[in-house]
Amino acid sequence: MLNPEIAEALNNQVQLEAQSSHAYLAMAVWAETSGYDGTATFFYRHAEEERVHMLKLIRFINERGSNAVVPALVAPSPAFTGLKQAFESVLEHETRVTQSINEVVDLCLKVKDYPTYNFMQWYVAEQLEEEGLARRILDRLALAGDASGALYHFDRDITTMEAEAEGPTA
Ligand code: OFO
Repeated sequence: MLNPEIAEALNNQVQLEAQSSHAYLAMAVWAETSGYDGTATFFYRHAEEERVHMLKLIRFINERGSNAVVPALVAPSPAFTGLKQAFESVLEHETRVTQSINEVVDLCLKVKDYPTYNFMQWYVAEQLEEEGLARRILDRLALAGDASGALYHFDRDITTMEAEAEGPTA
């Protein structure tokens, strides 16, 4: 059975991953209804990925003899002023998730729970990738500015950017 502090921290992380999935889903709806089809595909895919992150935690908590808690969710923001604001909110959110993951890792070391420490390394690597991708996207958007032609190309290329970030083995 998990140390109760670790179980609580992992369940908090379950909530955060579920909330991330929800937030990406709202962004996907906004993008799709704003004519950004490529960006909508990107956000729908991320909503699925975050759900997988949540499930991975749930299964781990249960396998270690504790009980995962299926969390209540807060309704995410349904609208954005544009792509820049949407991706700024992605980066802000992912930074918060990274911070929370680092806190879980710290706690694992504190209570000497090395199996959970090992398990969490996957999330540490994943967050590095997600924050990096959000920053690269924001750089690309800064170059595009408000020019509609540039934003059209951005929307067309965003899924390719994601594949490049994941590399050939992903
Ligand atoms: Fe779960 O990686 Fe983003 O939040």
